[in-house]
Amino acid sequence: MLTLYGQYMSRGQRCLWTLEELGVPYEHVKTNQGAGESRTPDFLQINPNGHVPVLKDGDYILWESMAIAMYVAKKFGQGSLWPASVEDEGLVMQWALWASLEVEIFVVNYLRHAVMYPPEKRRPELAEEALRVLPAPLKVLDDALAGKDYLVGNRFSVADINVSTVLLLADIYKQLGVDKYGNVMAWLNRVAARPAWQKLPSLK
Ligand SMILES: N[C@@H](CCC(=O)N[C@@H](CS)C(=O)NCC(=O)O)C(=O)O
Repeated sequence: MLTLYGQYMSRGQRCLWTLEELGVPYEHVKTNQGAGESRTPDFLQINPNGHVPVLKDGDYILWESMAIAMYVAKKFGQGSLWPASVEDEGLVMQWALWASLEVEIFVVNYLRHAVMYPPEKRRPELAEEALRVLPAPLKVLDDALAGKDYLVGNRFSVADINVSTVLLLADIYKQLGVDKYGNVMAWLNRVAARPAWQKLPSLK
């Protein structure tokens, strides 16, 4: 039995999405990171970073949300969420690292410093940096999606889950000017129409 720690309103949503797409049975422990539940001594035993999400598969423990999504896709989604060729597997990893390193860090900074944090805790320069930096990777994504419905192998895969959740998290794309990128918007609408994504808010 798999156990996924982390609530919908966290990076755990990409793991929940992957599990729901594949219909894999799992227990959902709705660890509330905002209430400090990822920092308890017990939780630090499973993720010493103090973050959600975490996946337990028997005695095996995995953290890092994109790694979890890829693990679940590779283990349970061969030929569907996980691609068939080594080349496409390379592209799945490329997009995960790219989303994490070139986009997510800036999106999260914007979310924190322009939206979530109380004014006294905000560092406006980080929100401004995000708005300055993000158009370049968004253009890369828009170009990559030209004439294509999905990122890898022309079918919906865990690459689409990992990359789209960076923008779908807290509906943040609406404030980041993503509507200027027509291919990205069409793709976000396409993937967000999937029943498994639509179901996620009800999981909490
Ligand atoms: N790179 C990590 C980041 C994990 C992360 O920062 N999670 C946040 C929630 S989205 C968290 O647990 N924050 C609470 C804390 O660090 O105390 C991943 O993708 O899993």
